[in-house]
Amino acid sequence: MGANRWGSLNPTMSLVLEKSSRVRELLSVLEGRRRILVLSHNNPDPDSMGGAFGLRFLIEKHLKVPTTFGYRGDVFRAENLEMVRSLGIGMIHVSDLDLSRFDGLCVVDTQPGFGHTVLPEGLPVDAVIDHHVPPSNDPEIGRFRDVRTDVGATCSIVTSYLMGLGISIPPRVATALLYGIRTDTAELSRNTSVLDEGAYMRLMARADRKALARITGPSLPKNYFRAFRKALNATRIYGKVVVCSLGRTDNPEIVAELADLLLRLQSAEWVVCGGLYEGIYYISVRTNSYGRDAWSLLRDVLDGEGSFGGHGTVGGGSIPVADDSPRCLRRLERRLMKNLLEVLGESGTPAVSLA
Ligand SMILES: [Mn+2]
Repeated sequence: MGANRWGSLNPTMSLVLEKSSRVRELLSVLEGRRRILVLSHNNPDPDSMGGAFGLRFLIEKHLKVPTTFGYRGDVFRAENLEMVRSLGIGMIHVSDLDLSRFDGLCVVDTQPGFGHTVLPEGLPVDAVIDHHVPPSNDPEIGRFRDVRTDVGATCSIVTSYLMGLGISIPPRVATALLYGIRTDTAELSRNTSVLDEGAYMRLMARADRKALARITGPSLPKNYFRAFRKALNATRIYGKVVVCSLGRTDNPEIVAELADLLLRLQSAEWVVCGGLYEGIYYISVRTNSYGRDAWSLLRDVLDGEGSFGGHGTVGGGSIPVADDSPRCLRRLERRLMKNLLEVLGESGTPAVSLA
């Protein structure tokens, strides 16, 4: 990225301010609510957590409405756990909430209907803020929708709201938003728009850099390295395609983490990693090939099974598995592998291990 792009703040600022009408629209939709739930997707990632944390701050600060950040699933990755701990992101598992107390709902970094998001029953969706695929036209889905598929991180959209309202962003919130942008855009290297760049620079000036260093380099338990060794042993290379079928895993995040790492393997153009955790088979796709995107590859590999999403070079999918016996799991992995190698033209290529 050239210095001229970093230096050109003015076009960014005007872009941000142009969009400040969006946050006014959001606030008018939430006006009059007495208690709001901000919901991330299941097993929230930094972009989902940063976006929800930032939005909760915005609503409480601007509308003075008590707001709760709710999530489902779990936070696994050591970096993400450190993010929650270091920044004091008070998020509450939905099963611990009395949902009848809420009269407002905002969905962040995901959309109603996405496989990895379960909406509370009986609570209409007020707002959807996301950057994945264009929303369906169903008028029931969110009175306010701000879905920008050209933006690299939901955190950038939330930052633009705060900037649009001229709210000073406290270091804890700035750090969370910044970390969300950093992870979703791989340090502004992928799926990045001018909005992401502007938000990144604004947040960098406000962030708690000591906390950021703790988050990016957390200490890791022994079983992390054990899981990694097992995964590397299971990795196979088929020409330009690198595959790791983990079978059963006790840490679904390792699927995504490994995919990031394996893309750095010389000659790798596509990486697909998968693993079963608590009845769901998780798949992560990474690519550095710009011929097609991760999302369309997942569509063809899953071939109607499960659900998937993605953004440019990064994608993820999940398949609920009713029978998680070793035999069924092996069958599922074989089926996915066959589709994958066919779609990417590596069907006849012999497998090579890392050893
Ligand atoms: Mn995101």
